[in-house]
Amino acid sequence: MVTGATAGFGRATALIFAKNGYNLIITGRRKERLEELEKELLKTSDIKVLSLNFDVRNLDEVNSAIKNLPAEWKAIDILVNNAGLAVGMDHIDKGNIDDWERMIDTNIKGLLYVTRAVSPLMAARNSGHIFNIGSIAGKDAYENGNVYCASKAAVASLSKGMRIDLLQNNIKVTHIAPGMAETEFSIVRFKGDSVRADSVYKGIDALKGDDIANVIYFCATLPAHVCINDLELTPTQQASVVHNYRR
Ligand code: NDP
Ligand code: 8X3
Repeated sequence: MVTGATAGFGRATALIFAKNGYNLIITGRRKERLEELEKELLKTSDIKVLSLNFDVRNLDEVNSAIKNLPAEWKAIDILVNNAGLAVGMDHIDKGNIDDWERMIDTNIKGLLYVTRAVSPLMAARNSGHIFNIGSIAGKDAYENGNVYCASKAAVASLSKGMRIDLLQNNIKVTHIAPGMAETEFSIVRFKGDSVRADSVYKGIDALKGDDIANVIYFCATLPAHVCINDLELTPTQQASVVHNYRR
């Protein structure tokens, strides 16, 4: 099950798992994108696909989507908690409260809602693997990143807590912390300003969705007794949230 499969990392993750024969539950708010991806997956791979159109911020929608899963879809082996976003970039004293709410509600509360709904299914089977997509922004704050950075620091902390709590249920929890990646991320952050979004990656050979998807697939296919707990990846031209070398 991949949340936020309609773009970026989530879409790339769905494609690589499909290529390797995994049945997929794909989720997102944009229904047409989900339908388009479902068609593509069914055309290119011999798998089953279930599309679930919901907003991770809506607890009722999350619970109803998981509660109403057909029986054969309840055995979720892998959950990729990927749906997330940054909105806006301002100093804290000028921050837009609506932007803050959207990031906190999606990146923290949405991830929690989905985990709370899916993890009991895994616990009951004594098996599962949860991926939480954090960010290097969760390891260090940067100017104007404030609330986004804090939301991703929460994802890092929650990943540790989940790993401890779900130890007795044989559930792996892997926290992935990518650096700069060229997806729809910056277009969303800058509210459709694609010129500003493009400038973020100027002179940098940024990560692509496939890079993150390949890493998730690698972690998911290790032997049962091996868990990668925490994995940070950046473009070769990035050393930290503030150190980039543009060419
Ligand atoms: P994209 O904007 O390309 O994709 C984001 C995905 O999240 C979309 O499929 C979107 O689907 C989904 N999503 C957003 N909000 C919601 C919501 N409320 N309910 C359901 N789905 C939602 O960004 P990325 O692929 O780059 O980002 C994926 C994750 O990776 C995010 O958590 C992001 O913070 C993180 N990340 C990104 C980095 C980057 O530089 N790109 C680096 C590090 C981490 P829809 O709009 O259809 O709902
Ligand atoms: C996205 C990476 O550095 O733009 O999580 O915050 S960064």
